[in-house]
Amino acid sequence: MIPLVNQAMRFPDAIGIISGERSYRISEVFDCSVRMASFLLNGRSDLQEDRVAFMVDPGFDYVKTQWGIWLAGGIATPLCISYPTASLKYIIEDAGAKIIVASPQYARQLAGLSDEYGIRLITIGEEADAAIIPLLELSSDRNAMILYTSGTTNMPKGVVSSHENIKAQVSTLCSAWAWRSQDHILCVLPLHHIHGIINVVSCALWSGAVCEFLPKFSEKDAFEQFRKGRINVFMAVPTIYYKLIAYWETLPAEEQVELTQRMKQFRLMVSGSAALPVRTMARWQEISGHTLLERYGMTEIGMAISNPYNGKRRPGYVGLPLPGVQVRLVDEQYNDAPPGEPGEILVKGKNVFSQYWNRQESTALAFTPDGWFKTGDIAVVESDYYRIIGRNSVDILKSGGYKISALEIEEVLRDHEHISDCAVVGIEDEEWGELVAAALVLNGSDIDLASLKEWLLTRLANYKIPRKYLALKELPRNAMGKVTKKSVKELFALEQK
Ligand code: MLC
Ligand code: AMP
Repeated sequence: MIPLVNQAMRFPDAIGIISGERSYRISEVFDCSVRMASFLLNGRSDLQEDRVAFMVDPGFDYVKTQWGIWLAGGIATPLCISYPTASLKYIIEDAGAKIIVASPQYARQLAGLSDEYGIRLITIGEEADAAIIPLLELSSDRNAMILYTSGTTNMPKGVVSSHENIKAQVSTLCSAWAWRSQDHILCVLPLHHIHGIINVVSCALWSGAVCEFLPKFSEKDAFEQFRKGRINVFMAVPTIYYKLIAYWETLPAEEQVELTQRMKQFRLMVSGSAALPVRTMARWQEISGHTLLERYGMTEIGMAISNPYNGKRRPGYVGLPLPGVQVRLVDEQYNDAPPGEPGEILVKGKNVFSQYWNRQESTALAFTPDGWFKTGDIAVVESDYYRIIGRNSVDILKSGGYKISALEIEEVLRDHEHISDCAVVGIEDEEWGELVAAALVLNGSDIDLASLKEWLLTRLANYKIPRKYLALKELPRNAMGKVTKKSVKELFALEQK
């Protein structure tokens, strides 16, 4: 059986989901997932790890689709709901999707791709009258999910996790952070990434807790939910805490007091996916009464390091390795870094993914010969606690908690008729962590930034679009002719002065 579904079904009568003004008991989520599975199977007994791409809004329909795919033996491949068609096409093609499932509002955007590749397209609701068929018992070592993540190559790669990986990731967090069936979490995160999928939705369902969905993050709506007094667990990226603080500052004093009182009743508030600025942490403490629990993770491994639930949460540190997760810091030859010295974080454990989809070479390069996953993040241990100090690639950026490949954006920019060369870098920013910035070498003609943005939006997700530009005669290069990104960053810094 599917471990997550099994665990959740220990609480059949509990409300598991609140979405779109409706509550759903876990048994109802299960029944609707079985119907979805029956419809997906369409006469077969097992999808046999066929990839099912789905573009479904966060909420009941999303979980029903995800569980339905799993119960039918497929691999759930969620699509970002704000992707332009070009990015959807890349994933559908790369994953070799055999079925696409869409919320009605995305069906038209996907219909062209379904025609082009001859892939069955299901619009949510079509399954409502499907006859239920008996489902096979599936082994939990099956592949469950492919999440696309940017890397040091120019195009995103599909991270394949099995049900066993998901079980390890979720069960570790549920015990480390003391999840219980009385919990009620608000999900404000997108559901094509691990933070929302694993830490929020799956941990809640695993524990028999309630997961209430906002279709999209907004400061006002999140605080509105807090005010109602039902939510007691919250998890977000640092940018969201920054935005909530900025919004809170604009509220009348009596609303601030009411919100502070509400938030003080919460059991737990967590930050992750990017470094939490110490200033944001301190201000949030004043506003909410909570010392944010900062933790460190990655699509390929789930969560690996966390500040303690009980015990000291140190500002600027991500904490200690989670139970069941092995962590090492190593030098460039993969020897253990001397105590107190920085090193690359390596991770091993049942939480670690098995492969990048259809990319044997990238998979092999991502592991040491003795099976440790190389995260590319550099950390140091000080008084037992890990502190992240950087990444070993300048081409990976984090903006608003999204991982972004500079190379992917450069490749798109170079296709523009007025751009002959470019370099994309991340500029430090308190709200976003890093802002995407592009230095452009133009081929004679001027470029209108508004029309460049329009053009980019047809090719890239909105969160990948550069926020700052600089026109240069030529890009700074080293003696080998390689663009020196450090110098590009310095040029942007000069521009800002
Ligand atoms: C939105 N914008 C961004 C952006 N998100 N720009 C840079 N980086 C981002 N991440 C831009 C939009 O294009 C838009 O530009 C403007 O900001 C406002 O857009 P919006 O959609 O209204 O913004 P908002 O809803 O406020 O989005 C901010 C956000 C979102 C923080 C809610 O970025 C978000 O949901 N981030 C979470 C991503 C996440 O889940 N990461 C986890 C990865 S897993 P314009 O020009 O149109 O106005 C992982 C592992 C782990 O990292 O450890 O957890
Ligand atoms: P992703 O590939 O989108 O899953 O993002 C994973 C990356 O996010 C990690 O490799 C880190 O670089 C970064 N990250 C996650 N949590 C933290 C954190 N608490 N502090 C700093 N960086 C983090």
